[in-house]
Amino acid sequence: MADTFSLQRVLETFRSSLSEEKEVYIKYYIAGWQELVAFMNSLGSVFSFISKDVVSKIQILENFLSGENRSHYVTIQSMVRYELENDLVDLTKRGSHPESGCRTLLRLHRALRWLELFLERLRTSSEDSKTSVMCSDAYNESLAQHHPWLIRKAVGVAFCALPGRDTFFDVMNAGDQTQVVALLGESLPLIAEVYQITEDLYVKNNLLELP
Ligand code: 1Q0
Repeated sequence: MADTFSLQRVLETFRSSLSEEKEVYIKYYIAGWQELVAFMNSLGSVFSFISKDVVSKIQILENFLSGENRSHYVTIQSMVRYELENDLVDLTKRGSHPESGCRTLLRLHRALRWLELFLERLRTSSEDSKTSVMCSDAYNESLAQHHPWLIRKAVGVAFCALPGRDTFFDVMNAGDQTQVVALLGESLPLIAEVYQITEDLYVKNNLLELP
């Protein structure tokens, strides 16, 4: 991972995460998140409780990727199949498998929806749009539904510390605002596709409410 964030690289990792058969490679999926965490860390310590949580979830998945059962953790599809067939998922309440790959990835999957909604707002925003409003609207439409009151409050505080729209466009390192908007237009269908494939898989296996 290079030290400066670039939207282009995030786009490339999510692009690499899709196989020809439209399966999602976990390795690249988490690489995309690592890029986003690096970006979030550059925003300051108000965001560290968020990035710590993402980092710990990435770590859980990386342990599966390098562990003895790694051959089952190549794609999200193979992970779901393997963990379900071997009863490795707590389905209704937390029990002997509190950190399954399926429940861990579900948290990132919900966050990916937030990202999609936020970036879409950013793409279509005007100069006087506020990032804090775009962020919290996207949050309320997605992740907030899965978070208790206390976390929603803390997240609300963090949003107030977000840099303005111009800074966001700058840190994406993708040229001037017109170029960033174009790149966002290119990235979003891809992020949406990865999201939708995962969503369909989780719906089909009844995994959307994993504790
Ligand atoms: C840039 C602004 C970042 C705003 C992030 C918005 C989402 C906030 C969510 C924060 C919740 C964190 C506290 C922990 C929550 C956990 O309880 C929860 C559930 O896990 P568990 O194990 O308790 O059941 N965890 C989650 O829901 C995962 C949350 C992940 C949030 C990931 C947000 C990632 C943001 C990345 C940077 C975005 C960069 C945007 C622009 C980049 C330009 C391309």
